[in-house]
Amino acid sequence: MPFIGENLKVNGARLWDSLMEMAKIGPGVAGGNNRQTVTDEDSEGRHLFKHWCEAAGCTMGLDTMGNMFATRAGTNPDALPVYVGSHLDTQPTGGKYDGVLGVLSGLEIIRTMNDLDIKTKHPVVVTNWTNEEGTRYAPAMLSSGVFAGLHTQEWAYDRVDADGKTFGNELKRIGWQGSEVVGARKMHAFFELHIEQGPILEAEGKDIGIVTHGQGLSWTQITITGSDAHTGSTPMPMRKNAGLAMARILDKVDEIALSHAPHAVGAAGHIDVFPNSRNVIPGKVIFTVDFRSPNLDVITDMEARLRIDAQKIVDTMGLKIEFEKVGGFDPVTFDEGCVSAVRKAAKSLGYSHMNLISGAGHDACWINRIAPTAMVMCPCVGGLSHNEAEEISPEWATAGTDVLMHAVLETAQIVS
Ligand code: HGY
Ligand code: MN
Ligand code: MN
Repeated sequence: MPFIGENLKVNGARLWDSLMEMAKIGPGVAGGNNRQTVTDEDSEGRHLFKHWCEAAGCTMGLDTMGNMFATRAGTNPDALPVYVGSHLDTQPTGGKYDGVLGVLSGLEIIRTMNDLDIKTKHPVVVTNWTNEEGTRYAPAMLSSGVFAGLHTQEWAYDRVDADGKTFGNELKRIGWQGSEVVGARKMHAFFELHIEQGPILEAEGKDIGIVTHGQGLSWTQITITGSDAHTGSTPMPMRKNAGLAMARILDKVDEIALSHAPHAVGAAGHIDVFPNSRNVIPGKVIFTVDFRSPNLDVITDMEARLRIDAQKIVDTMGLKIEFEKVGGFDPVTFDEGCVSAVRKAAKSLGYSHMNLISGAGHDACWINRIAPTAMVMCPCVGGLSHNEAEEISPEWATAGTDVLMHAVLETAQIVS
């Protein structure tokens, strides 16, 4: 197999242009993006991605969860493809690179292979996974989860957003429900490039994260019921203040996570207060507690303590509480062979690198259950993500894509 030399690099300027073009679709209000899953903006981004892939000579596939697959043929049509990709959907106040870099870096690999007329034994397939963020429809990584057999398609289709619209109907409405059976595709390997979404690489001055593991995640949705009452005329002892109970529980969430410092984390990003009126004591709150740790026992401990402590708090206040597990996955150990391909690529390209545990969840965490999988990470400025001010440098994007390409080509086996 021809040697993949350190001078084999992608066209970083072209990659950056594509990132900036995609960023124009579903703009946020502060320079980032609001291209939430199965919205019209998501559809527009998909059309642009499909246009670019077809212009690069790929054949397009689409499955019943809207997962997109752009295939560049290999010399051996019977060889299982090497997949590379991530997600184009964003948070409501998302950045321009979370997920998008992982999809467009895959496209840049195809474009570079075309430029250099590189042929590989295995086909290479660039993938856009539907609803990785899990913000409009919980849980996160919904469609890669169905693809990997963790959720049924029916269950996924029935997910409901804040306006009562189901995932399945919205996917159909935007015209991106394919006919391919989700999960029917088999993979030789899967690689995903993603921004770190944390501060480590930048702080350590490293260009590349060799992601050996991903921490596990637990989402518990809590509903507390008290009673609406006047904030002015209701004596304090008479109040059944669901908002106060939530505040006390969220303080406990912080305490529980800190008790497992330095690796465990905990917070609530989703909070709905009812009736959310300035002069009404909230009679109901619904919020989701997000716990994470690289250690499954720690996650289990945090979940258990949350339920015990929260129950005690509402019992003393005479309120009602319901718990629902709405998302989660165990800590992930990525495939040694794929991780070694990433490390070898970073070394041969001369990029500074270090091992890393992913703090965020990614589609690769689910795909790792059904195919050899690894991730490449690049730094992001100040470790900031899930914020419209998310920023990376063109150099970081290019370095990450160079490493991704070498790992993909090594695995897909260059023929000429
Ligand atoms: O929640 C996560 O870690 C991912 O950003 N969906
Ligand atoms: Mn992401
Ligand atoms: Mn994200």
